[in-house]
Amino acid sequence: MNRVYLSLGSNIGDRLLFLQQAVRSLQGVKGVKVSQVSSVYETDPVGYVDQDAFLNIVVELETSMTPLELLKKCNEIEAELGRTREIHWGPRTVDLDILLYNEEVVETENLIIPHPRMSERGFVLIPLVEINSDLREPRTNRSFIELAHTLKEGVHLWRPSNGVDAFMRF
Ligand code: PH2
Ligand code: MG
Ligand code: MG
Repeated sequence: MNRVYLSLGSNIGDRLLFLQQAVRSLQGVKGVKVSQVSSVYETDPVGYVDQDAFLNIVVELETSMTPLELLKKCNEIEAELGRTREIHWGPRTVDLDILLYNEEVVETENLIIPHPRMSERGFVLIPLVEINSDLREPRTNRSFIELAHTLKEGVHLWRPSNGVDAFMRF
């Protein structure tokens, strides 16, 4: 089994519902077990700033899927939930990004793991270290919790986590 962390974000419509639907879809995938879901954070948009605030979470999975199989599945879930790609880094119903796949470094044309921008993004690192404070950047061995401490601005706890099942019940 492989341990994987995904970042999920939404900033259109019923943002919480989109995150819940995405987690539900992941739970329904053969070969995937959702083992942890972080609290929900409301976060200022990063990159393209002229858009609404996001809700962001991080989920931990145990999976037998390869990184590319998982990427394909994430893209399918985004498409099912109405994601269209208009503005780069622009508004989205739901975005699922693979952050970490064990401690592996993966570089293919369509997929880079660890996610190349994760170490600069509070909306990724704060929920990530909430569910696992021991993680380090596989390339640089930098501690994510130390990085997270410097990236708290614009990241606000929106709803505390009550576990995977409780997340789905709301
Ligand atoms: N995703 C982006 C670009 N900017 N900003 C926040 N706060 N949250 C996101 O999930 C996000 C973003 C590209 O995927
Ligand atoms: Mg993204
Ligand atoms: Mg993405």
